[in-house]
Amino acid sequence: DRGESSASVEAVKIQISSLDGRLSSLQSRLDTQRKAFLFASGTRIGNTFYVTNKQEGNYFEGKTMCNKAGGQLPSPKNAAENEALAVLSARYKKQFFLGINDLQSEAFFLYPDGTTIGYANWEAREPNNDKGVEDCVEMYNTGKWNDKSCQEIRLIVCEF
Ligand code: GMH
Ligand code: CA
Repeated sequence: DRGESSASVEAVKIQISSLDGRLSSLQSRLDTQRKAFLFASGTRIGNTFYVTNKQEGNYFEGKTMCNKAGGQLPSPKNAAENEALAVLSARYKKQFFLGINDLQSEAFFLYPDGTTIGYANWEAREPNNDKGVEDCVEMYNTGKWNDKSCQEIRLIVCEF
């Protein structure tokens, strides 16, 4: 009856206003977390965050470490993302591995999910597969890319 349905409309209104409050406090908590993250020397572009725990390792160790933390090796997909990531190479003055590699098929660079790269920022005369062993990609301090052996030890930077 009408009495019952208007009572349930009231109940839904109360639920919505409670959800509204929880959403606002979640949003403000998220803004605080974001500031804390950036204070800890990360960089951000949109909702993509790049950060290092300052540990070093080869490509496989970096991939495992990033994945265990719930992230992945960085795969900048456009110039803006590449520039945001390059902030870290300039800041730490160390090269680091991207997720991009041609481990599966020489000269066909893929993202870790197996799709073909749609953006690249190679240094001049790269990728050169020097000595036939360069299947991973490092970022130089300039933001330019170089193919490099996946076994080299590099700063570990992850994308979240
Ligand atoms: C060779 C040369 C260098 C180049 C390196 C680099 C290794 O040694 O072509 O000019 O910088 O390879 O590509 O990854
Ligand atoms: Ca190279």
